[in-house]
Amino acid sequence: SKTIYLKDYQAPDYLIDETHLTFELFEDHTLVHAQLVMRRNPALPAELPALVLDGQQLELLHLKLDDRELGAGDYQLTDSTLTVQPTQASFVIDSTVRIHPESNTALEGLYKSSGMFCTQCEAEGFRKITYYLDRPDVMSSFTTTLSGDKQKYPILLSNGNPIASGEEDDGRHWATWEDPFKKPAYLFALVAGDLWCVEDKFTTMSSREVTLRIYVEPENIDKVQHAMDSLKKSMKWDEEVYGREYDLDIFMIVAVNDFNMGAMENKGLNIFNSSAVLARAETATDAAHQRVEAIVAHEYFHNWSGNRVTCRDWFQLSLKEGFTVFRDAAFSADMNSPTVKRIQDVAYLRTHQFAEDAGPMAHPVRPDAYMEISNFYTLTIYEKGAEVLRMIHTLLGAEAFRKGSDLYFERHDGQAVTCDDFVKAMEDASGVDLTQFKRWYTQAGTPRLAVSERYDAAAKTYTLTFTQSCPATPGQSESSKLPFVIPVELGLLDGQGNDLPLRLQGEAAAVGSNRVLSVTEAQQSFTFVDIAEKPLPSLLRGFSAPVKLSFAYDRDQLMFLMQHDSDGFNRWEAGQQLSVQVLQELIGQHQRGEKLVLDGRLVSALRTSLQDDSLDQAMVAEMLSLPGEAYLTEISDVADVDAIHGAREFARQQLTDALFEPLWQRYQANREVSRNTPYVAEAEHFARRALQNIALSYLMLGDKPEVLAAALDQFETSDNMTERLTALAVLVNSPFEAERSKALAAFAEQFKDNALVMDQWFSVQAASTLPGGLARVQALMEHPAFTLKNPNKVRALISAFAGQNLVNFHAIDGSGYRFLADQVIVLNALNPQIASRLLAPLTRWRKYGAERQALMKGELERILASGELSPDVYEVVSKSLA
Ligand code: DPP
Ligand code: ZN
Repeated sequence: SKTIYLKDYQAPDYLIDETHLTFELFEDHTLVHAQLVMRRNPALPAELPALVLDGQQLELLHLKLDDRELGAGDYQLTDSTLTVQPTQASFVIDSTVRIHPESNTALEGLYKSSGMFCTQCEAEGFRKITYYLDRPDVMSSFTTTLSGDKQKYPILLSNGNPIASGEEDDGRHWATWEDPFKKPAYLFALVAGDLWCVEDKFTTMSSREVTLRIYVEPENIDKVQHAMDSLKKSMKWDEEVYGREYDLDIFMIVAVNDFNMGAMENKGLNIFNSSAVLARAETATDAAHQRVEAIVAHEYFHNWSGNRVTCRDWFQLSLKEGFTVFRDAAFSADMNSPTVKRIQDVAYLRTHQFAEDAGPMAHPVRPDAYMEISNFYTLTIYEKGAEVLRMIHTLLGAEAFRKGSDLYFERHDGQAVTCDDFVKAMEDASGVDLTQFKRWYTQAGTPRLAVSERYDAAAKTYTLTFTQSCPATPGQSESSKLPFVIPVELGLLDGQGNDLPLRLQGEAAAVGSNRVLSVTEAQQSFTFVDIAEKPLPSLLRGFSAPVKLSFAYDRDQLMFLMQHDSDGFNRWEAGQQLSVQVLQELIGQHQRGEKLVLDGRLVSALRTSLQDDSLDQAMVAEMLSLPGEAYLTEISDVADVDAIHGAREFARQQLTDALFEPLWQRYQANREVSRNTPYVAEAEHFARRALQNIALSYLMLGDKPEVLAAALDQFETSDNMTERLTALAVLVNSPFEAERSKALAAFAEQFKDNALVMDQWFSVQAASTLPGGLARVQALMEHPAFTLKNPNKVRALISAFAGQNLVNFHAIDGSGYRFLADQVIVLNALNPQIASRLLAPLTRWRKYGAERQALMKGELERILASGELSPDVYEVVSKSLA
């Protein structure tokens, strides 16, 4: 495979002003006719180089340059290009190709899912549809005509507005769509199928009426309302918070069952994984409802941050993804609880993105090389990219940030631009120099920020010294990395837990009691004056920068912060740090073969949270959630899987024994409310159910008959999937074998026709850490509802096993690794994107002890030697072994 470098970027030789497509859809093939109205890029010298169009897996039937039919001697074909020599600066290319969506299992380009035709073109799928300049800086207007059997495909959709339709005499019909906005080919979409839709209206800020439609398979028409509500909220929010108005007369979402990602922001025609659209109480959990709301918003927001202003090249992917994740996170925070949203995002980032940043695939937010761009739809591009935007927001303040985003959209509307262009707009609008800040885009790895304190009682000064560094990542040594700009939001607490006024040396007066310091040097001190007693610092409030902060808190100080910090995020964070300290102590005891002894301070800290009726229940639930095994792995130098699992389970058991009464009270009180309240997908209700459910998962460890009875009752009588699924999960993880089997069978019987619910049934079992996990997963792969061809199924069963069931996956006999490698080898031929993602756990082999390292590496080597690898899998495997 070939590496592509940012430094080799060149503007396109030719532009495509108009693209006219005609699709004739048949059961055993599809014909694609493309008319491209092209010209020499006027920014380049006048002589005409050869035109090299991208195209893969296309059967060329017909080719014309202007009025001239081209024969075999007039063009050159390779397996990925078609080369023609233009003779004039402006010309028209006409081509007809035959493709096979009916046998496309890679789910890239045009393919069939549950009998319908659909597309996925980002990043480079359009070249599997027709010969084209498949790069985001070539933006064209599109008209698309599609024809197909009227019975099978009554609905025919593409981007933009419908302008004509008609019937043919052979039972076929056709429709033509026109998209007035120029777009790159990756935003093209087409759908043909037997679909129903829910329709609604939205009136924009300038009083235009937009038709909203969500298309689904007929049996799912009752699961669309939540997505429609989320869409309307998103449209309103983007007008209010960013001044962005929708621009076409119609906005459509189509749900498809087989989809590699969550969803895709095609202009005016978003295509979604059905798991990111369908939600109703009986079949989708609270988390699924929140995910639908967030993804609908994310894809809608792309209409401006991605579509109207797009990326010049794929190295700039975070330009649209980081910004859009930042936007959707702010939206979700506004719709729900901001603190809880932040806690969940940070926990996810630190567990998964930090692990990526520390592994062989680590790359900067703006990478400078790739082999296969599909491998770069990563946590770093998305989540770390969003953190970079959040830091710009913090440094500039909300008002200047909005000015910057307005300027960016205005200056670059209709253009394909770079991350530098974005930052420049932010600088121009705010007057803030972001030159040094831009290192966040180019330096990979998670910075470490060590903080030490010095209190001078006589001078009443308090000094914090920050020391930053960043570990080596592939291609970037530690010593080559220059200091980042790290915004540190902080406060200083007095002995009563109040925030002290903050006055830095040299300042005339205190400036508030919560402020942001910019750490820009490798080592830098800040001295606060008028500090009458030694304070306790609350550092990195709200997780103001994606760094690994260290400060030598003792456990009593952490308990104090848990109770008194004015920043809700840092109250949770103090609890997490306390839990980490306590768990690491247990892990050490486990490794030394000692008796495990839980520090009672963790018990009393959690008891205090549990008994505090004034706390948001969602916060209590988050406080009770111990750091996960994956996070404990990430922060270990050498991860001892069994010790981590043993220590954490011991702590959960001890907490259950010590806190049984308050947990039981909370559980019963909340369950009683749930029982008497119809399901509502809103924050306060999410909070109640979250606390009820985490309480139940602890209580079940107590082996008490009344708890088993409560779990069975919750499983059998609750009206919503949130309570149902937790009850099922606790039974599945319990020693009560008869109840477990009965519940699993009842659930499968009830939901056998609902693929998304069956995914949850697979996941609950895949994640069960009881012994014998691999054998259970292997048996489930034979279940009639399972297929490797559906990415949701692969994620629900195989990824859930490898990512969430760490003790079973990392079994010391290597059976989990062998199993995963086997699946990767099969999927490599079926669906390379999914195969490459499935691999991720094996790439982390350096985290483990020698025995596991050898086994994991052995499986990577076996994959490498298994035959012809897709570029997707090859890139990840070869970089992991390098
Ligand atoms: N559809 C993916 C997303 O929205 C890629 N653009 O993030
Ligand atoms: Zn996106």
